[in-house]
Amino acid sequence: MSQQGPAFDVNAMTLTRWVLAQQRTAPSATGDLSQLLNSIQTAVKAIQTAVRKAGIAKLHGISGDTNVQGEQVKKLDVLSNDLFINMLKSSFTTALLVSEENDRVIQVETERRGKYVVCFDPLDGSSNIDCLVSVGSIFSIYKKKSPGAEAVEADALQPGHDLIAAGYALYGSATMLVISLGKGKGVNGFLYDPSLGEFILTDPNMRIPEKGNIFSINEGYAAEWEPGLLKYIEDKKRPKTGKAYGARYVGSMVADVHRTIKYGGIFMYPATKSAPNGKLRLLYECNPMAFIVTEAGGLATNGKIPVLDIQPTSIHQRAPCFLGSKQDVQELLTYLK
Ligand code: P6P
Repeated sequence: MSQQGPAFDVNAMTLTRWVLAQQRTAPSATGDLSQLLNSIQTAVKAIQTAVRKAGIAKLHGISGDTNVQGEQVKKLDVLSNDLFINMLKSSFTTALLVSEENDRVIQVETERRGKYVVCFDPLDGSSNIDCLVSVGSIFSIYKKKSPGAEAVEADALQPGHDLIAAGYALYGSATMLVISLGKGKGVNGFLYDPSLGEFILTDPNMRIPEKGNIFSINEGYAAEWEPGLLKYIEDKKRPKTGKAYGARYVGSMVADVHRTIKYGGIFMYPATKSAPNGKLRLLYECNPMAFIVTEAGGLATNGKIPVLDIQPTSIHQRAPCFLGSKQDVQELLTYLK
């Protein structure tokens, strides 16, 4: 008999089981976070189906709208945004939503209101959709802090170190959901099994290597970088000693960050002369990814302070972002000083 695993795992650790097991470890848990995470799971399952049949279902192409970033909105963006909003509201656990696709905060109506605030990018990397490059969804979860029943915008402007949980879905060669509940509980990866319609725990306790050998940045903007960054990249390419680093850049943050967690190295979206705060948005790209990378043993900085320490002032603000293996980020910082 070959030593293979069971043909059919009758005791698979599904994401739903895992979420419930996590709830049991928190005596004061009401089950609201479980309900919230499972509603996000449902949104991601629907989005992954739409992404994989977009070409056939004519979901590619431009829907004609433009979002708050002034970017043309593609049909899948609209569908993904609607799925997140509907699943989150109908979980009865959220009070306020912030979406990359919506100019203003989304207040959840009284009869469906809960205690959480969710900031999300429903389909990140959308410029890659039509050429079939990996895209993703990113989310971050806070607890409402303002007094009174109704949430206010300030509830979404909490620094990343106040996050309750964060995660991303990568719609790549397979679909993976990666989630962290913070507090040193680590990072866990769940692969989608279409035959079951469930996410299965395949990557428990994900840890980012202390040091990698890959740098990830869009070198097309090199003429606009600060000198220290230029020197850092130059030294990665032509080191005085040791081997040069490899270069990998997908242009979808979820794909670039997931590779960085799995293989090590450093992902960078710096400030440039034309974009003094970089391009990535703090609330639903930088913060959730910084939270996850930090929980996986890495570092995330804006070049001056940890990303998670930035006090947000507006819901769509951008921040420079350098994240990845601890030793790589620490080395970069010596160049940026
Ligand atoms: P650039 C995708 O549009 C995105 O928001 C991130 O997913 C990605 O990291 C970045 O922009 C890519 O930007 O300027 O390199 O095309």
